[in-house]
Amino acid sequence: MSDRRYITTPIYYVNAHPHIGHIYTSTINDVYARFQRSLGRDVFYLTGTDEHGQKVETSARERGITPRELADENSAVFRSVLEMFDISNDDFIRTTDADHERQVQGFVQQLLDADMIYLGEFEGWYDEGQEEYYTETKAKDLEYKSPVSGRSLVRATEKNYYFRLSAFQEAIEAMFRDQPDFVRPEARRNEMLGRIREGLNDVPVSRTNFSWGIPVPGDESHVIYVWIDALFNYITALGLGDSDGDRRESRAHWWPADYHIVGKEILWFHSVIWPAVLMALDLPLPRCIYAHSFWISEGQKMSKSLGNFIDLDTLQRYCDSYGRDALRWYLATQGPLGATDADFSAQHFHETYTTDLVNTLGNCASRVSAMIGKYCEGACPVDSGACAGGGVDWADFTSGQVESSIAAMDQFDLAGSISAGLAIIRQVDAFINDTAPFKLAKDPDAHVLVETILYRCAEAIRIAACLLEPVMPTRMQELRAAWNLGDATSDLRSECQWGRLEPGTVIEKVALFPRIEFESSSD
Ligand code: ME8
Repeated sequence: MSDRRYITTPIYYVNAHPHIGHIYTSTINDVYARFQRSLGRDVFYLTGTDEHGQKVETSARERGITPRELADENSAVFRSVLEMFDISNDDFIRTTDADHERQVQGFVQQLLDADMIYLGEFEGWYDEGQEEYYTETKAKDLEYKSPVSGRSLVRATEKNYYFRLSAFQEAIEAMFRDQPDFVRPEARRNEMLGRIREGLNDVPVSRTNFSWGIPVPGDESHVIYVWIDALFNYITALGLGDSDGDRRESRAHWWPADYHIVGKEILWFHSVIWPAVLMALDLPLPRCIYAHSFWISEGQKMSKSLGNFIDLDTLQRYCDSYGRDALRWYLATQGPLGATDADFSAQHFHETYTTDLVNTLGNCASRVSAMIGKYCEGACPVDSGACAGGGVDWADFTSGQVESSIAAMDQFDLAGSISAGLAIIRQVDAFINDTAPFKLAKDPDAHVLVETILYRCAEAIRIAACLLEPVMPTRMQELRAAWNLGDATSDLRSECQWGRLEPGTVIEKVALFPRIEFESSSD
């Protein structure tokens, strides 16, 4: 892998309000992006809003405002939410940006010129709510009902522009074969492969029944299908549709993306249609489409009518009670990154917070800083090399954890990467129990030994904190400040080298994660 990373979230529809799903995808990308930056890698993290399409036009009409006004309003909500959850995206693209619209038209023109897009007629099963056509097989599987709204699919005929997806049958199959990690996790890849083997049909890429979209170049009676418009965001944000210009010059080198992180419901568009479009344009393909599963809530699919919908207000209440970093921790360690859905429950949230953050990380840091206060006058002691027992080669152990944390994060295994940091803390706890510095402290002759033990504890915690800073930036910076560790250096490996903690550094007592009583009403 090179030293640059380009990572994206889906661009979110402005016809709905942000909820846990959006916050989740944005947060896991953020943890990855911060971690990669901490290694000194050149990261570009893109997110944004998807603003065209029939649903936006209809909702705007219902509210008596223009689609543009609706898009401006809701895009601003999505943008403000990023600050609320400490998301460090490098850009925020809107599909109504003139730069995006111009480039999309350019790409579509290129596809028309190459006869990869043609004007044709189509009849099929159409989901009006989702603005999506289904094949006969899929429609039958769905019992001719929308999987989202439950409303009947309708038989629709349209004169449309089509993308020649069928021409890419072999190329897509070959790409899945040659790049086994193109779609992750594996179970999702197999689903896609199964569907690909049923045969790829050409897909309509324009609409005529509404006008809120980017016109097809040369035929203003059609607008470009919102999905095609939206997928292009990943390259228009880098200026790939321009032959020159500042944006292209400064950003084009990030393509191809390392990870398009998406929810499982939009994987087909990303893993089949998008690569075929890129092949038709002769552009390199992304390295991996990672499709996470869904959050359900209190054991059931989230729904407003069940009262278990996790919207922004609910998330804000969790932040108010437990702190924003605790929410980030829960999302990153307990989220549905694999092929199964994850359950967000108030009880599970509370238990995770108490076990990992209060009893483990918080308790360990406060215990060690309190002992340094009591036995070493609050200054980092010296490791005299005394044989402190406990049987741990700390330099070796911590560098092993650092490497496994980095390797897991490279694979987008957030829970694995974080658990390597937490393993260091658990080792410190075990070491304190084995060596009992609080008992040794009663014996004046053992002072050098106590100092050695406490140096090792503090140094190990410092290293763990470096690994955990991407997931909990605020709390770990609080620890940095209290222990006078200075700012992060963007060279994680050297920062995590054993022995960098300077004896004499003032170590203040910290209380990072207060114990909280469980209130079931916090859901
Ligand atoms: O699909 N659990 O936008 P969207 C986890 N505009 N993640 C969830 C979730 C849940 N219950 N619900 C939603 C669109 N998500 C298109 C994308 S990209 C070129 C165009 C997350 O606003 C997940 O990442 O409906 C999902 O893919 C995304 O929100 C859908 O956002």
